[in-house]
Amino acid sequence: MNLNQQSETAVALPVRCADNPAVCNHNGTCYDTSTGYVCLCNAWYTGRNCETVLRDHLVVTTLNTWVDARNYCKLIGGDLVTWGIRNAAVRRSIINQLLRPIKGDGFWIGLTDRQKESRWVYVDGVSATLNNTDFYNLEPNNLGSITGSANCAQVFRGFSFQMDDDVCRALKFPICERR
Ligand SMILES: [Ca+2]
Ligand SMILES: [Ca+2]
Repeated sequence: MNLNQQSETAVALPVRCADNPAVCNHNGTCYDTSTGYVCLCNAWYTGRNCETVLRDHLVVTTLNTWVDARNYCKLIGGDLVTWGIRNAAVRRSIINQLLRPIKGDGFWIGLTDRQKESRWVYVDGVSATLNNTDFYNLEPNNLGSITGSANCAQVFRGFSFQMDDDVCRALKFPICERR
């Protein structure tokens, strides 16, 4: 018997997390099992090593204020949607694939005039224009569903999923975007 071959077979141990601490990409979490490591990927990635983008957008189906919605999106490695809602084609696909099939009337997006009334800015710093927003007729009007100034933007089912400004402490589903 070839002793070299035998010893090579004997050392074929499962690959463990500690063998390569960076084995799970994009902040995936590594777990050891008897057959080798397993990556638990975050919301945006998939694959053996969390190397493949799974999605760019998701809707959180719990009701949140705008600030809590943003914090939740950040917690899972994203932010409230910006580029996806600015782009008409991507916006259409978010509406048709993510919003229409589920319950929920209002969906928070990453657009606000909290810093200065009527100066709408996306949370990634891009200023709102007629081309990169889709406000419903006569919106934004600084009026919302509850008392107070409307300084946060939602996509509203009652407005055919066009944009509306509402009071930031109103409760809606966050639309998160991968960062
Ligand atoms: Ca306002
Ligand atoms: Ca409004």
